[in-house]
Amino acid sequence: MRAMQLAELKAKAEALREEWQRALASVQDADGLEQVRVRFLGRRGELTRLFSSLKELAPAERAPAGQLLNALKQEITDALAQKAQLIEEQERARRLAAERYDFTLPGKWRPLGHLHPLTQVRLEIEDIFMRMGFDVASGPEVEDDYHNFEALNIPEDHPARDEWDSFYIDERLLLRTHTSPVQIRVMKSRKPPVRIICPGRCYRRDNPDATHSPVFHQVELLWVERGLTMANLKWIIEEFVRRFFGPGYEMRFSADFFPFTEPSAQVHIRRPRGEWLEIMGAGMVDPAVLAEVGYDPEEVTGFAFGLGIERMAMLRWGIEDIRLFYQNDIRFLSQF
Ligand code: FA5
Repeated sequence: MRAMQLAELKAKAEALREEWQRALASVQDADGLEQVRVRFLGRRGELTRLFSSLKELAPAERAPAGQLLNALKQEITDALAQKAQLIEEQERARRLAAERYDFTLPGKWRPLGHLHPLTQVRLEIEDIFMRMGFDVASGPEVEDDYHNFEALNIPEDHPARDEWDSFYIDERLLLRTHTSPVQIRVMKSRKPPVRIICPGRCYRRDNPDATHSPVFHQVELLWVERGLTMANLKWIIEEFVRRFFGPGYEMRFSADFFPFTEPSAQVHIRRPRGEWLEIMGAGMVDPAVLAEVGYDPEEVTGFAFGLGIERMAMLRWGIEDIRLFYQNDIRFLSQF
């Protein structure tokens, strides 16, 4: 191998200095910087190769040549560190600029859901009665014949069963046709006085029309205590309707018949166009029903009603057709 001269190594070192400076100048990011480091300072890098040619020099020249290369290495190392810092600062500034919030931009509008109008009305009715001191009770939607009919004084073959055309599940079980079976369940599990309401879903084989749906909701009310009369029932209903609708409605009581109440009544409210809409059936709990649950009809009396939630919602918002509540049309539902 031809021995190398100090002058030649100096020339190579000079050329290398120009090269790394050019390479570093075009570096844009951390990856590019790493490539430059590997190219000049890596194990097989260009400067490392110059170092290994030191041994080709005459012994006397090795020390000054070594100093020269060490100085060059230091120079490159420092420049790389400086550039690394600069890149990091630029990167940080870029990130901050990208993350900056513009508080003057208008906000993004997101549609918010809300409760179904029937749920809104149910909650409002519950609220009114809870303020009057009633508890909220519940019972099963799949009910047995005993609670839905028999205990309510409607034995088999009683003509009144035709009024509640039912969905039967088997001989004994059916989808409850009203919330009145909850009266029986509550009275059998508590001693008087009893003061409850029970909101819930009911099912009847009614033909759907503007005021009837095969699935609908009632709120049952039951108050049993010593000394209650029809006057108390009438006051409760009037007070409730006044609180729900506010002033300016017209209400009508008329006689009706239910096997489980005596006397019985129905309540109508006048609609904006003038016709009357029935909202509930009501009455004094029949002594036979009180006896059936183990209460003494000589000791206590009671009254009850079954109120249609859909009907109340129709009156509240002037809705002409009950079926609108069940079509899930967002154009209708979003109005409430
Ligand atoms: C009853 O269901 C009795 N259980 C009410 C009752 C309870 C009377 C306690 C006495 C004591 P009726 O079938 O009339 O009664 O229904 C009561 C109310 O439920 C009606 O006034 C009406 O508002 C509502 N309703 C009944 N059937 C439907 C239906 N198919 N669609 C919508 N609402 C209905």
